[in-house]
Amino acid sequence: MAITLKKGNTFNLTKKEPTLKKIMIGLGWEVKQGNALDLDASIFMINNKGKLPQDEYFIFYNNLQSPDGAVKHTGDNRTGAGDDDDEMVLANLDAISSNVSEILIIVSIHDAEARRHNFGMLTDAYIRILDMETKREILRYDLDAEYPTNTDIEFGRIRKEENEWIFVASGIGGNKGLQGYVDTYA
Ligand SMILES: [Ca+2]
Ligand SMILES: [Ca+2]
Repeated sequence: MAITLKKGNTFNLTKKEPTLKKIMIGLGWEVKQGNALDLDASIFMINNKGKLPQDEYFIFYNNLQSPDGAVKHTGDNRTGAGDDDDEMVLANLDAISSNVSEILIIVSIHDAEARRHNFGMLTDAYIRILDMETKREILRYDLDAEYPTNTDIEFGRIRKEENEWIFVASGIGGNKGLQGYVDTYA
């Protein structure tokens, strides 16, 4: 059974899952009745200075693959309809550039400001990590209903520490939009 993490928890992927190489990061959400929200999963692969090694290490709906080929976004989902993962990112941990020391997983609401949308309109938002080879769910982090006024969130990060990959359930809500993260990490 998958481990369920709470905000702030960490999980050592390398130690606890030594055979793990290819992972799927799945994000799912449901929208409360009467609303229509488009959530976007984005990835920032940053170096030890906290910056993108080059712009293309920002992976989102308009740039689906990292230059090292290690991280691939499978494409935009605009409604969140259905119980399964709504947006997915595939990552090959062994192929990640040695320039990258941290992978940030950001979820933002498309056009939130203009449409006056926020996370309070969502239910059942989660992130999970699967082993692509065995299709086994390794961990899951359910977003609590504690971000009613936020429009974007750093959901989790996968950090490299002395050649081990550690997942952190960060859960840091924000209101800066995707551009705000680009401004921070580019
Ligand atoms: Ca989307
Ligand atoms: Ca859904």
